[in-house]
Amino acid sequence: RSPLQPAQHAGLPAPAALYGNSRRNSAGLDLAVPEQRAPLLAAVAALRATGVPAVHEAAAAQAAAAMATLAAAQHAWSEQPVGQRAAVLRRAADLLEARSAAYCALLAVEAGKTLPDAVAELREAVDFCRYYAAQADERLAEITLPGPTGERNTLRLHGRGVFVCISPWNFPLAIFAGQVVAALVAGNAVAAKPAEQTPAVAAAFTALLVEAGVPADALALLHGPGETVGAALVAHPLCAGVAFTGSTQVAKIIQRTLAAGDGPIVPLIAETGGLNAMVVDSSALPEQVIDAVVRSAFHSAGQRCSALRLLCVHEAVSDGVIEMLAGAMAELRLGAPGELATDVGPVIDAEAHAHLSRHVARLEREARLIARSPLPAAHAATHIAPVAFELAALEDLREEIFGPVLHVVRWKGPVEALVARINALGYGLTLGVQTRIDSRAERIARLAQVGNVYVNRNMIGAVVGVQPFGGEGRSGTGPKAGGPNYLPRFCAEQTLTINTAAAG
Ligand code: TXE
Repeated sequence: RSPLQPAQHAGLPAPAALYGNSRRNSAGLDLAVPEQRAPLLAAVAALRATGVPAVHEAAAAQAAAAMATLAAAQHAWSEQPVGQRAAVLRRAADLLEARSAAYCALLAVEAGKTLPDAVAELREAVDFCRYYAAQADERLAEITLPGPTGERNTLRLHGRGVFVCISPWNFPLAIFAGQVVAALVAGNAVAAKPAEQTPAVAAAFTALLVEAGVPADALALLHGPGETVGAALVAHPLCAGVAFTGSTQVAKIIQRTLAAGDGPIVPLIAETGGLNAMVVDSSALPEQVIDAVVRSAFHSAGQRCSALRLLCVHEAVSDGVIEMLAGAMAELRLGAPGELATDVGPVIDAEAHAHLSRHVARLEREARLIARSPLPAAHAATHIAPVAFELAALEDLREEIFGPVLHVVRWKGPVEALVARINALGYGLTLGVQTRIDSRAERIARLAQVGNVYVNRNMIGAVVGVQPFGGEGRSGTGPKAGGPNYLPRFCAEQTLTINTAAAG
């Protein structure tokens, strides 16, 4: 199969079978409402029975061939008026909403998402399509600049060429969709390389984009290992830009590859991991802290780049907070993804399970166990029980741990010194603050070298157009996904200066 013909969406239930013939907004997919829940549960059961559709792995040579095809198609796509490209994204959003249940089922079965997480992710993907469509209308339009008499100056943004989009498994629909539709609406052709663990949802969405009106030769989906297929795309001389979300380590490999070639200077838009802390001061409300901690550290099995890893509790309230945390963790229900009662689902694969188990075993030797959620024997091989350990110093945690493991430290003294130590860890993604003193929250936010600060609430990722998301330092390059500065980074700029006084 040509890598330009992704058709692995076959096998998903048709929308009519799920919703009668009615169209429903994904925002209305409410799990508490039996009529809305039922088609979703049915779609999960059907997909479990058939299995997730298989995909074809691309060879590195196919990746190279795809880049040439894409480059040839890019100009015609880029020549379409921006409003037409934006209309394609709006159609894609409509199609995605109409097939909500099928996509949520894929997220549950292929990526192990709980149903609330699957519904939230679907909504995020829809929002990315609509937001970038609106942003394209607004931010990519031609601008007339002031100039002297006898001269007309115009600034135009246009696609750079072939953008390579490389995405992770933890938001296999929302992150994949966000990158790809942004690059497309900006006028680029796109070579997309989804994570190896979650190819089917990417395949379904790619086919949907073509159905919505993206020319099939302007969008190629290439499955396979990052080290071969991903690396071949990035190293290709026709690569005009890379949007990457994943680990800090791989972002650096890509940065080195881009710097090494003799070709053009190519931009990298990277969103990577975080070692995210929450600062709890002595004025914080323990009930509110616990709710935020449990959601931020353990939901999605801790497999969110925004998730809380390091809870820094002021000594004055630490005993109370730690005791309540242990109580709340005892209540968390581990279970199968796609089931309504599940709070915490499995981790993505056996490799992640082994890696996290080793980390937990080390902490059992070196740190103090605070609490561990009950792990039913049936899930022992697939799930990591949410667990919290107390560390002697926050510097005992140096690398991002991508799972439901919380590290707690007690602090005292000036909060400025604590924030400086958190900054010194070198990541810069999210920070939680729990305090009843507004001026302190403001001060901490100003001192913290992070992309997203959450005060007296849980630490979630992108809320499109509302809380644009992305970090600095080891956490990425910016601009923020779902924010107003995102699309222009996918474009090249040209000024056109015309001497209007010229004869003839
Ligand atoms: O990452 P990997 P994973 C981060 C999160 C965590 C990571 C988890 O913090 O660190 O993502 O995702 C491809 N050349 N975020 O394990 O291994 C690989 O095939 C080119 C941050 O998937 O880095 C996959 O498609 N490509 C976040 C992708 O890179 C290569 C939100 C990511 O893989 C490659 C979500 C290579 N040499 C997760 N090697 C945020 N900040 O927004 C691998 N890949």
